[in-house]
Amino acid sequence: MPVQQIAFLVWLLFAIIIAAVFGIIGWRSRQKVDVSPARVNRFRILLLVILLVLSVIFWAYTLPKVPYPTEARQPDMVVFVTGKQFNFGIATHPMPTEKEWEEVVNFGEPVVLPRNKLIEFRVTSLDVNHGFSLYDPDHLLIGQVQAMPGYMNRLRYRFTKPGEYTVLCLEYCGNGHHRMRGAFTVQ
Ligand SMILES: [Cu+2]
Repeated sequence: MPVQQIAFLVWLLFAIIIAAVFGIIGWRSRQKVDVSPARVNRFRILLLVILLVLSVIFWAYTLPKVPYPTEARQPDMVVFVTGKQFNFGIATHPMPTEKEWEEVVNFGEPVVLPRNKLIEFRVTSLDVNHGFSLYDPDHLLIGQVQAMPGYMNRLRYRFTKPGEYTVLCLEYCGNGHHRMRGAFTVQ
């Protein structure tokens, strides 16, 4: 099953559960019930303990997976990305200035990136906020970072699949947003 379909089914499951909880509470609030404050407090403490235990399990499982321990590593290659309505300039030479930007977008050599190397994308924008989103050759979203004017945001990725990668904008940036895209190849 494609990963998008799994994500949709997981979302649907949680949406149904949340809607059901709201529905049940809404339905039950019609009936008058006598509650003892002591019982309610005991139940609250029980819920708090359950939540704490679940949180500790969640942190113990997820904290070792955060990328910070590899932060000190130097990337094998740096790719500069500049968003501008309505295109992405992608270049392996240093960040294009506003003057060079049209050149990078329209006449730049197609960017070819190596496989199994740590690539660092340095992403910025020349006008408004854009969403730099990477799609692999099977059109799966594999990573994204904001392209913001005045900021340089970084996204690190190690490509294992060769082929044509597409960059789409996932932040509404104006009336040409839907056609804003970029591309590069992984060999
Ligand atoms: Cu956009």
